[in-house]
Amino acid sequence: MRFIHTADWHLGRLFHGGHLTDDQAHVLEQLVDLCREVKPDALLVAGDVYDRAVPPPEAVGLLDDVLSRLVLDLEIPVVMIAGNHDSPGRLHFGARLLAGRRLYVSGQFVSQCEPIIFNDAHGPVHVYALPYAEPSTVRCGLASDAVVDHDSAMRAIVNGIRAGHPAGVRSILVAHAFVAGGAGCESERPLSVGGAGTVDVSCFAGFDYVALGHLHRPQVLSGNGAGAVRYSGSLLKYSFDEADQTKSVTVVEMDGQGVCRCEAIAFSPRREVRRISGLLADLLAPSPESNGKEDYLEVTLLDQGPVLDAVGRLRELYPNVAELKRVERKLDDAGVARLDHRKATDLELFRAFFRHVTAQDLGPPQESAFAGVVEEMRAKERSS
Ligand SMILES: [Mn+2]
Repeated sequence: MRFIHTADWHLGRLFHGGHLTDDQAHVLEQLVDLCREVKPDALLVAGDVYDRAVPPPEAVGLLDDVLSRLVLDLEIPVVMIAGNHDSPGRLHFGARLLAGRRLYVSGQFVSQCEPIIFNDAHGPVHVYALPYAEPSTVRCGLASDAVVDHDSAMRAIVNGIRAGHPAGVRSILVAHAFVAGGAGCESERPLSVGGAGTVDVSCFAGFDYVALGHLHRPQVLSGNGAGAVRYSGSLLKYSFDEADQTKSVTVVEMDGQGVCRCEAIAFSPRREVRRISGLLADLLAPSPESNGKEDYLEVTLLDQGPVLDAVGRLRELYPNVAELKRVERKLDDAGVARLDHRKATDLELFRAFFRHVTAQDLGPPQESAFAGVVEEMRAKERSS
């Protein structure tokens, strides 16, 4: 069986105030092209289809278009679960109707997760599509006091699946969870307040492939008898701390024994997400490089002292500057505390103030300039 694993589309997401719909459409176009070329037996979407419970109409329209092309035009079955950003009930709308056209949507938690059965030359493959559910929902649904957190919830659900799974049949689990040891990034919403909200990778022992969503960095987790436990990663970079990542989908080839060969296929985004730094004058200087001006940028200015309208001037050249940072100067208050303000001279006070603000000492020309200004003011006072 050949399938494509993707997750965390976050349709409807804003990036620093701007809609990402066109950027998402751009890479989803590449996904549709890939599906046309690779002809997978299924596309698995492991949750966070939308960015929020009530997505904007543009996001709903984009999903409708992409799914219609995959399922109706290319006749590729799609298995899609809810993540922690999706509304279980809303995503679940039409699930029974859509299953007739081989669009399998699993939005709401049910106590017994029935498999979707695929067949290849070697026999059946059972795909278990497990939507994200809060531990309290699982606790009620399974009527089990043993469920107290994400780990015990996942364990209870997966034990139920294993109990009903026929021996010797290959299996795939599609789930949305934070597996302990996985590397997170800033654009993921924590699953639990105060606790880790993680599940141990040992939960997934026995499945031939576990298609995960939630962590936005593509990564493989293995151990303790688990087979291929993998995060495909998100569709796009949704925060600046993902600047160094390459976003991709995973094309998986499963053999008759359930052994999987995985290949990450990278997207080329409409705009990159990058971090740059330098002096404002250098960043604004004409450069032969014309690529990447439209990218989403986090700019760190290395200038000392005040800079007027840095964002406005940068945006003339880089229209999508999303964030501006200044290097933090280390304040050095040495000497300031010991200064007795009642006895200190004007020059001593100003010297301390200058050091506090700039972390530098006043040089001789600056001292004489200050003395000159003070003397001028005194002279004016005397004459008035
Ligand atoms: Mn997500």
